[in-house]
Amino acid sequence: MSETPATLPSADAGAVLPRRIAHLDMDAFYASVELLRYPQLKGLPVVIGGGRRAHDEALDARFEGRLHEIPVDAFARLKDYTGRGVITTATYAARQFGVGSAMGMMKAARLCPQAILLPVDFAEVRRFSRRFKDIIVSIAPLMEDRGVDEVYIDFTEVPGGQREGGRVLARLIQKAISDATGLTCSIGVAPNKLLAKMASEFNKPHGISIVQPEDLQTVVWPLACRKINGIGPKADARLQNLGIHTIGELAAQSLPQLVQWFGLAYGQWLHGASWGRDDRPVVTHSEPVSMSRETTFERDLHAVRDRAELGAIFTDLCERLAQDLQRKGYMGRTVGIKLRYDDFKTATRDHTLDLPMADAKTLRHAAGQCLKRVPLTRRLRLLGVRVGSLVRTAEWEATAGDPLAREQLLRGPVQPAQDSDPYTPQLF
Ligand code: TTP
Ligand code: MG
Ligand code: MG
Repeated sequence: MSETPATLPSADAGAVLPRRIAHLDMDAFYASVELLRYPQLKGLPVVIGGGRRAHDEALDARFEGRLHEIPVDAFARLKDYTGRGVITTATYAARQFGVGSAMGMMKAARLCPQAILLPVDFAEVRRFSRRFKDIIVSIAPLMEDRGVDEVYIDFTEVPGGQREGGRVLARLIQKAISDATGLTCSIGVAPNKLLAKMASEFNKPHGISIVQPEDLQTVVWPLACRKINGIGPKADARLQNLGIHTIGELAAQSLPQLVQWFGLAYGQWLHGASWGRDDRPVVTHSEPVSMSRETTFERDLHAVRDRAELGAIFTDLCERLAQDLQRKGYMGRTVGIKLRYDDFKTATRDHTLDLPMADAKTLRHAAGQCLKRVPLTRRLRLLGVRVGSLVRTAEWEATAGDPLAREQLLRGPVQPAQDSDPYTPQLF
């Protein structure tokens, strides 16, 4: 009788596997969820925007239980829309006409008047968001939730995760999601999150792209700097002014030069990013990205006529938010405000400080600076304050007196500016 060893030696025993990180993003997510409900619209240009309208309600009520039987001609068309709303997303058939996220509906209607217009069903979107993530976790447990339609997944140690650079596992996950939900997604697999995030866009929709370290020069460097998640419109504008358009041109700059232009933290980060470097781990329970407080007023307030009342509410919001931060043990460097006007349009502004803070006074001052940058002629119905780019206070304090460790802690993209202004015409 031969003895069976208690543990079977593995070919990989002791070997360090190369990191394989996937970024998965659902294709035209909100629109695809609607196509499941109305399969007769498959392949047609469909845009999602605005809330539910009387027309949609009436149609669904008339065909209750048989939504797939609603004739295509009965749906609302973009050309019949009048209003200032923006498009949330569009099917790939609609994108062929140049229509896409954040475009004003009136402009989109000129590009593709025949597109079918549907409202967002947030409850349904959230349900499908949970379902596709549950499927991923059942196959590859190390998943980081990055929002309603995207996640990072660490393939490194998952059985089969290294085969064909991750393509085999990516295909399996794509198929499992599609079998269970009817939805398609695109996946990029790369040595780290930064490159995986870029790669997931290379073959959209329903694509898989594999990026290896040696692909940096040929695949990544020709791309526009803006393709790096963390280079927002402001940083990109500065880079353009410096004559730096592609990631390769960014990589050609010396580190001291970038630090001189962009400061230590962002300069170092830009340099590393352009060389495809990123060692952030995939974290299963993600840290909060931001904290906020907002309030809707009893009656609409005017910045000049109700100045004292508005000022007091603003200070109170900042104090409460500072307390939230302190209680939960966070500090943050990005301070943002949100205003909703009496016509329900919303504007946001934000500002990133050099150092993280959690005190009401600094917060109130920074938020006040943001307030100076928004139009204040209309009356306001809501005011909100937000702090982002959070770090744990304990970690921040532990690095006191060690400037390099502090830079390391603050490294990574400052959350891209989220400024939005409903009264700036070019946004539409
Ligand atoms: P995205 O993944 O950016 O876009 P998408 O899934 O519609 O299309 P793609 O195939 O290019 O990934 O966003 C996911 C969902 O988030 C999108 O379906 C609608 C919503 N969304 C907004 O509400 N506002 C926005 O500005 C964007 C970009 C998306
Ligand atoms: Mg998507
Ligand atoms: Mg997405």
